[in-house]
Amino acid sequence: MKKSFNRRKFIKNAGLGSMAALLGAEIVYALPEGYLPLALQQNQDPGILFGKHEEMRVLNDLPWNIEAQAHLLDDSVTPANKMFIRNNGLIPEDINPDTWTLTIRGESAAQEKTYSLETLKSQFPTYSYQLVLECGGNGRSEFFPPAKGNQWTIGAVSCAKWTGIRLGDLLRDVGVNDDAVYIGYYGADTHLSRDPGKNPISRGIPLNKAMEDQTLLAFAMNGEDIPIAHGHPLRLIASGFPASASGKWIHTLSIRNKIHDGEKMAPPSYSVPCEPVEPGAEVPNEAMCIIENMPVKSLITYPKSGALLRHRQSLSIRGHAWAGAKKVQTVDYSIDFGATWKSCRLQDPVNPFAWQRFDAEISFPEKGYYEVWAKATDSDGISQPMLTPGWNPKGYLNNACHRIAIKIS
Ligand SMILES: Nc1nc2c(c(=O)[nH]1)N[C@H]1C(S)=C(S)[C@@H](COP(=O)(O)O)O[C@H]1N2
Ligand SMILES: [Mo]
Repeated sequence: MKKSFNRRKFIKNAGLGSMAALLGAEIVYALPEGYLPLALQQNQDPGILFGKHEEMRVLNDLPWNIEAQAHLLDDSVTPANKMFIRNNGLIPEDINPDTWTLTIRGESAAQEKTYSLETLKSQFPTYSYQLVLECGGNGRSEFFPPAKGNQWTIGAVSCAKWTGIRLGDLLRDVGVNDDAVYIGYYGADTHLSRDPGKNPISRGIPLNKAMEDQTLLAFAMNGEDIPIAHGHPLRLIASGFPASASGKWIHTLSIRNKIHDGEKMAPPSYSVPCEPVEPGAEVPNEAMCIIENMPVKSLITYPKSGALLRHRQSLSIRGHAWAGAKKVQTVDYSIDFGATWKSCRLQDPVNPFAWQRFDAEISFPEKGYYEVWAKATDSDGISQPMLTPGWNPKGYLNNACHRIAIKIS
C-alpha cells in the first residue's frame, strides 16, 4: 500500500475540479492563493478522499485505485461512499454536463450522430437497474506466483442502482449495419503520461451484449448524478462483464465491424489463457481469450471477520452472491473448513445482473476458533472453488470462496 504519496505536491498541481472530486464536495468559496484546504492538508486517512468511507483502502494514488472491505458491502444497494474506484488514467477535470456530447461513429454505423446529454435524457426512455460491477482483477492478491497490477483483495465489487437509457435504443436510432460485431468506448480521462493522443483505456462489448435490456448509458447512480470518480456525466454499464467494459466519462462510441482495437482491449489485457496453464507459465497472446461473463461469486458481508461470540449464542450471517449473466441457484456455508455444507436462504435478484442476498442462522458445537465459508452455485450448477482457481498471468477471475473468522469463548 502506497500511503505516503506527496499529498501536498499532488494537490498543488491539481485543479479545482479534481480537488472537489477528492473532497467529494464542491468548494463553495474561492480559495486564497496557494491555500490548501485543511481536509487535504493533514495526513488523514485516505477515506476522506472522494468522500469515501474511512475504512476504504487506497491501493494506488496514481492512478487512483480504492477498494472496499467485505463488511462495508453489506448494503443491498451499494452507496457511493463504499464503492471501489478503479482508474487507469487521470480523472477528467472541468466536466460540464451542459456542453457534454456523445458521438456515435464507426465503420459499421449507418451514420455519424452526436447527441447532447439533454437529448439523450429526453428522447429515449430511461430505466433503472441494480447492477453488479466487479473488476476483472478483483481477488488478484491471492494468486501465486503473484500477478502484477493492483493487489485487489475482495473489495473491487459494487451493486449500485444505475439509471440511464438503453444502449440498444440509441444504437437503433443511429442505425447499425449488418456487419457490426462490437461497440467500442472512448472516455474523457487522460493517459498517465498526459499525452492527449493516448487513451488510458478504450474497451468495448460485443453487439449482443450492447443490445441487452440492462446495458445502459447511465447518467445517474442511486438517484443522483454519478459521482465524478465513477464516470459523471455519462457512463456505460455492461454488468456481468468485467467492469473494465463499463467505460466512464463516455464521449464517443464506435460501432465496429471487428473486435474493438482500443487500449487494453486485446490480450493479455482482461484476458485469460483459453486452456488452463500451470502457475507461472508464460502464455502467448494468441493463446489468451478476452474475458466476457464473470464467474459465480459471493461475499459474507455480516459479520465482519474476527467477530467474537459467546458459547451457545447463534450467529446470523448474511451476504451477496452474483454470477455474471447467470442467476445464483444456491449458496451454502461451511463451519468445518469445507468438509460439510449447509444451505443458506437465498433471495431472487431484483432484476437480472443484480446480486442476490443470502443469509443463514448458524450454531456452533463448542467454544473455539471457527471459519465460516460461503460457496455459491450458479444456474448451470457451477460452484465457486474453495481455493484460488486457475492461475493466469494477469491475475483475473479469482472467485474462491470468501471466509470469515469467528471466535467463540
Ligand atoms: N474511461 C474509463 N473507464 C473505465 C476505467 C478507466 O480507467 N477509464 N476503468 C475501468 C475499470 S478497469 C473498472 S474495474 C471500472 C471501475 O468502475 P468504478 O471506478 O466506477 O468502480 O471502470 C472501468 N471504466
Ligand atoms: Mo477493472
